[in-house]
Amino acid sequence: MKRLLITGAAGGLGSMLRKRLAGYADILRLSDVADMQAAGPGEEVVPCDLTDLDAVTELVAGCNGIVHLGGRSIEDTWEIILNSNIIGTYNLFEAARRNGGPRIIFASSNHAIGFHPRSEKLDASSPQRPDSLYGVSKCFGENLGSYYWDKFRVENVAVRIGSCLAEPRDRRMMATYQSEADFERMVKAIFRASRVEHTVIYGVSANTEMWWDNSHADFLGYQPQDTSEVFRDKIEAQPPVDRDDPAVIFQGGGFAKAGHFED
Ligand code: NAI
Ligand code: 15L
Repeated sequence: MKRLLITGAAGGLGSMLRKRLAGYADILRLSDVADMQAAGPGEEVVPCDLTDLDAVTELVAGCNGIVHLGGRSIEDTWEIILNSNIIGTYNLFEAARRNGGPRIIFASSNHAIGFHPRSEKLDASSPQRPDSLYGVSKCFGENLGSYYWDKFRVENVAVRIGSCLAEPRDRRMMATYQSEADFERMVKAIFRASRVEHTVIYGVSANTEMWWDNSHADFLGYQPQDTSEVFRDKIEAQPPVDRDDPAVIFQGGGFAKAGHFED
């Protein structure tokens, strides 16, 4: 990989990936609207607002791969979701098309399917069931990926990330947890794969409690090595949950339970 672009590079996953992917590409191009640390060796820091198509087109020029993490990462007002996630993700895919179609990893989210009950096991063919405007924006990004592959042959993988954090914070995350090391493995597998077309995959570790089946995406070669089970005792020490609570019934947890942001 000659030049790899990471959007959302100032954020949680972006700064984690910046460290983990040091030396992976000849150049890591790091972009965000928020402040980022100055460029180190093998890095370029290119501030950019994803809502500006011309700027994003320039940002993507010369890149051979993109990890698109930039955007609002939780529920928010329609205006913020519309600008950062819907317009921003459109601009990113369109900029890629204009620049010869580098492969894109799109950070989708489990909240694209968050209104499925936890009792259901899902795979990539399960219908989208967003639990928030945020989740709706991730469905849009996934569908954009399908369209840009079918019409323009821009290869992309939409990763329905579960909870990629240093460790799970609650019982729900025992199922949704993806370790940072597994996230790195997944990103590398996606760029190593000979062909990805448009693929949807769940970003999750090899947890014992599992709601998502990734077997359709085995060809990508993502083999998670970590599991949430190592945190079991710590999580079981938390107070018991109410099984009738919508935040416990649905896969999206609190996102499914929360009210509408505009009310
Ligand atoms: P984060 O909120 O820490 O980082 C997102 C970054 O995007 C921020 O630094 C922000 O400044 C930037 N951004 C927002 N609007 C922008 C705009 N208009 N132009 C340029 N940059 C903009 O989020 P985090 O946790 O690092 O997540 C990264 C991506 O992964 C997000 O798209 C999120 O929705 C997705 N994701 C993350 C999960 C996780 O467990 N961390 C789970 C599921 C999805
Ligand atoms: C997400 O999509 C969010 O970006 C992240 O902050 C976590 O809340 C995660 O989902 C989750 O569902 O745990």
